[in-house]
Amino acid sequence: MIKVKIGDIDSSLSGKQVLIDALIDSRRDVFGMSIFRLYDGSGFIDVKSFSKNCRDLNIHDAVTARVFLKSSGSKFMGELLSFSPIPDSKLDMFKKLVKENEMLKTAPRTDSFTVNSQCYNNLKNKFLDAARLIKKSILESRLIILKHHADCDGYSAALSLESAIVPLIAEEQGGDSVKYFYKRNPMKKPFYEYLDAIKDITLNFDSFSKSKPPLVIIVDNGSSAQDLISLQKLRMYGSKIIVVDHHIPAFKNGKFLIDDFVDVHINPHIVGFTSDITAGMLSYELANFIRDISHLVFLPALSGIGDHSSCREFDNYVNRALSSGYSLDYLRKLAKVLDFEAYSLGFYEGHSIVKDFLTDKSKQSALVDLVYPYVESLESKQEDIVKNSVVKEDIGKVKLFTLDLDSISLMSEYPPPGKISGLCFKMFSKMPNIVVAGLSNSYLTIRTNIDSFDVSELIRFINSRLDFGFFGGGGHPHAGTLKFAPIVKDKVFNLLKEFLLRFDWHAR
Ligand SMILES: [Mn+2]
Repeated sequence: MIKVKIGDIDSSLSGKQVLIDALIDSRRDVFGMSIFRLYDGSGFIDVKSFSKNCRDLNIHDAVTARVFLKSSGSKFMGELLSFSPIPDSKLDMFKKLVKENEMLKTAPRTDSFTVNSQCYNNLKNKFLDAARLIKKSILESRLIILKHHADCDGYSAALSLESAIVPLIAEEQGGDSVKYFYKRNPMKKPFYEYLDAIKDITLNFDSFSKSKPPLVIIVDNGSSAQDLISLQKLRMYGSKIIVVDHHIPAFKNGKFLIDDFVDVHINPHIVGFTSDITAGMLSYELANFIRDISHLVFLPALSGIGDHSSCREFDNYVNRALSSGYSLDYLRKLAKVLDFEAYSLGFYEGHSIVKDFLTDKSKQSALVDLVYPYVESLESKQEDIVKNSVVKEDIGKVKLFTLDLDSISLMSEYPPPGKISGLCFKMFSKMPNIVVAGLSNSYLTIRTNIDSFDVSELIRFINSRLDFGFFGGGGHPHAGTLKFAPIVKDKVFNLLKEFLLRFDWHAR
């Protein structure tokens, strides 16, 4: 009888008996039989057994199994006929072999990036670790939960990763299994909410793959102090975590705050680069380490348009998208439409229509034709309100444009408050040294074109002068959101002005 590696099993072995050295990865007892999942690092196979002898087998046992193989569709099942434990003297060797198989099987398909980038090169080991962890999780039939910010960048990032992950799950575990082993959820808030963490853990333990904690991949969110408690909660339940973000990461006591609680943290700020490298670009490169997704090069270009990126990497993606048949005008429209779709979908995953957007070019352009003029008209009506309500004042060298967000928008309708501040910023951004402050009862959005401005410095400044008020926030150096209890609204606004006055823009 021949001994085989699980990864080498093919149709020529169907109807034959083989020996397999394997670990018991999981066990289910149903309908009077036991189903064991055998794992040897090269793959896994489910084998059923009616035999009483097999009842003593437990998860993590190392055995030589005699298996009768049957193919069912593209996947193999087997019947466990008998087994013998791998003797202690050979156990270390066997475990080393499993590790070697696994290293081979989970190796990234490439270690070079699709564009030249010092930032990517500096982060290379993190990209490799993340790609390996994703492949390993698929191999181990771990549930993968992909969380992403619900905006143009977040969607672009998630769609790149989804296009690499889903086909691999289908290959490893059969097409139907994707619904058991993969979930994608948009996040409306600019951080990973605690309630989300609870839902994700519950989803896992109530799901098919409940024997293992999930791999949670958080894109375009995850690096800030506001994410910490949720990450800690996931960690408490043994989750694996990858964060791919480009917001300013929280830093404390000489290290990045979330690093003790995640497996991989990819963020351009870690290696001295800026938010111009978007989550969509980082995720596209990570996905490309797993699978060739070069036909989706319009996604990182879109993400850069959505997040107003300006860097060599962005130009490179745009040029590639142009040479693959997209026009810049169309990409700009597409970015706006994706943002609107993201806003309208909210927490809803919308798997099929999102897939259309990605793969069906005729549906994609029909959507642009339908939605773009609508979004344009909403935005132009909003701009009229902004023009008639914005308050301009000079604070030292800075031109401050203040919007009273609560009185100039409709509740829960497009454009949302962050967008309104963006529209206002675009209207006046030709002037030098402007700051747009969108003021609401419990938050303040900031947009600026002052190079040396850093939203996180503003947050630290206000924080050091407020004694109470639930103050916090985050974002990018030139665009961010501060939140607070309404009772300190006026204080926060006055402190903003004080910050603008004290700051010596040109000395830096
Ligand atoms: Mn982003």
